[in-house]
Amino acid sequence: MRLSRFFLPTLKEDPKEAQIVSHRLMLRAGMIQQSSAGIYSWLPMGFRVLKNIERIVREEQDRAGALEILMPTLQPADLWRESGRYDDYGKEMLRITDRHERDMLYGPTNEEQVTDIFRSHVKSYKNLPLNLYHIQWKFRDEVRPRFGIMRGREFLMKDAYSFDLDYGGAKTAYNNMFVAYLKTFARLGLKAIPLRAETGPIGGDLSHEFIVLADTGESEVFYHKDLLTLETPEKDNYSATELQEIVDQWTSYYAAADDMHDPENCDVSAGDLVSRRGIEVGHIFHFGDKYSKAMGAAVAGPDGKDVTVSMGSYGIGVSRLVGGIIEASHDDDGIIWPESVAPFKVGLINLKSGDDACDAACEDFYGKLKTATVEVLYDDTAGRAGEKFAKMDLIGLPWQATIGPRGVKAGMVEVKNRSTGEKQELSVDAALELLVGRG
Ligand code: 5CA
Repeated sequence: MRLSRFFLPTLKEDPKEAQIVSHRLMLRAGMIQQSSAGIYSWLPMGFRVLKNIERIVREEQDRAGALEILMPTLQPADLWRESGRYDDYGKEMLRITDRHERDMLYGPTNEEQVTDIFRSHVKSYKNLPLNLYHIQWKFRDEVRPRFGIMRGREFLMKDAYSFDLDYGGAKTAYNNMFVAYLKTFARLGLKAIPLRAETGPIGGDLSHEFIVLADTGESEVFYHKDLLTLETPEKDNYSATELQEIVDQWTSYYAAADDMHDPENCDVSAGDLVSRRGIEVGHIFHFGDKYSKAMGAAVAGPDGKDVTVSMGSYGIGVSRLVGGIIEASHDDDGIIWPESVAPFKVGLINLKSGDDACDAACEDFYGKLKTATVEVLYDDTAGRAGEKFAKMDLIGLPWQATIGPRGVKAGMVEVKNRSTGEKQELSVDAALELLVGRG
């Protein structure tokens, strides 16, 4: 992509409305634009990152055996009357009346909707276990939407729902998602810590939040320092026993958010206990028959008798993750994208656009990267060198390749690693090998 043809409305100054670094950098890097409080448009740079995160989340859900569906954003109120949540949800739910005076709502989550799909079609234990997920926009009329897309009113969530015959099956489904989350966050370049959590309006008796550590996080978390040294599981198709072992290992260390932390009952020595701030990027729940009972979701068991299914739900804040990753990975100059989610892998800087030799060398290099299917943003504009460098640092592409008059004569390209800051003068071929070879 040529920068001259791209839509990248960057800002030089810090926007006043942004209180935290990810919001500030997303606005400055031209990723999003506010439409109204807590509601945003995604501009090309932001949308590319959102799509990359969505893709990784999807791949890991598929790998874990969950099946993708797509449920609507607008739901009939009657479904929520069945579970009793239509009244319980309160002002956070956006309620809408259609032209026939039917009560509708913009879904804040989808337990009722998916339970309705399940009960319409699944009648036998033979069709279990089942895990259905979708990646869809949600709306919660938060009292104080803030921090940009981090606490929005409209936000993109991956929500999965598991259905099992009994608690044992449901626990395996829960563990399976727990492990899928560890893999997902690791691929996104994040260290995410699972914490025992409150179940809130979703309900249930077993729940974990996944927290990314960042100084600007909304809650304070307390954890045993060794939790961060655990290795992320990598294999596919763990058995139920293996899944339980992994979950037991990750939950054997003390970890709690401020609302659950109890200094009296915390047996971790002061030297081992770490306290930091964190951002909730995922939340999983086992709630048994809370919805299936209220909504009549039962299947015939092996003995022919009806069994109310045992359920769980599993959320990931896909749009929140864009901000979460920036909070965890930036410096004074801008964003530092992990390669897995970066909007482009390489930023190519032409230090002297308009100079025949520089233009020709850049075009050649650009063409070769594209042929090798490396995603590259080519700054072919007439800007000053300093401005071009600052912009590339701000938007945070993992690699920068710079070609200027001096390098052209020597046939050299300067390659900079955005994360380490390390710069290398390389021949065109060596630069290509480095940039094409990685990731
Ligand atoms: N039905 C369950 C799981 S599918 C559920 O709704 N869980 S949740 O309420 O915890 O939300 C799941 C994830 O969505 C959260 O972990 C968080 O990362 C994200 N999320 C929740 N509220 C917001 C919000 N206002 N803005 C951005 N992301 C949000």
